[in-house]
Amino acid sequence: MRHKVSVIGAGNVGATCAQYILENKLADVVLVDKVEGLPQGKALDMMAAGPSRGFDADIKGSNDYADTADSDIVVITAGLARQPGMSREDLLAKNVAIVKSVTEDVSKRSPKSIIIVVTNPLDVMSYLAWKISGFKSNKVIGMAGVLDSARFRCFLAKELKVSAGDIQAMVLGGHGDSMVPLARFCTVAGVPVTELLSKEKLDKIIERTKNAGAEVVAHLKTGSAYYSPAASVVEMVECILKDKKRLLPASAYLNGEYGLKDLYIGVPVILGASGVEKVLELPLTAEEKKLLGDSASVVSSNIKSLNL
Ligand code: A3D
Repeated sequence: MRHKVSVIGAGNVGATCAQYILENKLADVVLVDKVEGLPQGKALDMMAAGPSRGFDADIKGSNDYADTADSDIVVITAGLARQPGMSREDLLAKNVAIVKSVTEDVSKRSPKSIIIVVTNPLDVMSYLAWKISGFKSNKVIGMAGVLDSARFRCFLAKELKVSAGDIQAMVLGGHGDSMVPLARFCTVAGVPVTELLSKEKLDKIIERTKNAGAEVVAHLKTGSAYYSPAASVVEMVECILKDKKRLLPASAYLNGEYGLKDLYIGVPVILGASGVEKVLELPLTAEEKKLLGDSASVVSSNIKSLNL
C-alpha cells in the first residue's frame, strides 16, 4: 500500500517538500493551504512534472482538512517566515495561533500519524503541536538539527575541499542563535575535524552555521530558506517511512535527558517507523553543557509564555 503524507502550508517550504517527496517516490501527497487555489495550482503543476521527472505518486491540492485523513505523516509548514531583521522568536505570537488550529485539524483526522513540525520558532511550535495533538511525545518531532548540521557539513566541505557526503556533524540545542554545533563530534570519513582544521577556522565555520538562516534571509529579503529545509524534512520522512533507524539531530521532547525537562530541543535521536525511538545522551564537556543549558532556557521561557 502506498504511504500518504500531508503537507500543511503550500508556500516555499511546503511546496518544495511535496516536490521532493514525489521525486523521491516516497508517498502520495496532500498539499493543504488556507489560500484558495494555491495548493490546487501547485499540485496540478507538480503532477504534470511526473512524466518528465519519472514519478507517478499522486498529489492533491486542497483547502479541506478532510483530504488529509489517515495520513502516515503530517508536515506542518504553515505560518509566517522571517523577513530581514526578524529573529525566529519574532514569529512566535502569529504562528502560535496558526500551528494550534492546524494541529487540531490534522491530529483528529490522522490520529495514528507522526507530525513533523517546521514552523518557527521551531522548538516552541513542536511543543505546542505535541500538547494540542495529545499524541505521545515520540510522535511529534521538530525539524531543525538535520538542516543545521547539513549547513555545518557544507561549510566544512567547502573549507576542506572534500565531499559533504563524507562529513558527519552534530548540532544540539534550540534552532536559533543559541544552537550548539559540536565540532568535537564532527568527522570527515571518521577523521575528527579538529585534527584537520585550526580552532580559529572551526570557530568561524560554527559562527557561519549559526547565522546561515539569516544569511539566506538577507539575500532573499522577502522570505527565508526553503530548498535545504525541505530537503531536511524529506530526509526525516524517508527515515520514518522506511524505518531506517538513523541517528539524526531533531527537536524532541526531553524528560530528564541532559538534565532538562518538559521542553522540545535539538538532540541526537534514533528515527524510525514509530518516530523518535530513542534520545541519545552524549557525554558533554562542562562548556557544552552550559551552552545547551543556556539554549534550553531561551526555549523554556518561550514555552512558558504560551500558558498551555
Ligand atoms: P511561506 O512561503 O510564507 O509559506 C507559508 C504558507 O503557510 C503560506 O502559503 C500560507 O498561506 C500558509 N498558511 C498560513 N496560515 C495557514 C493556516 N492557518 N493554514 C494553512 N496554511 C496556512 O513560508 P515558508 O514556507 O518559507 O516557511 C514556513 C514556515 O517554516 C515559517 O514559519 C518559517 O519560519 C519556517 N521555517 C523553518 C525552518 C527550520 O529550519 C525550522 C526553515 C525554513 C522555514
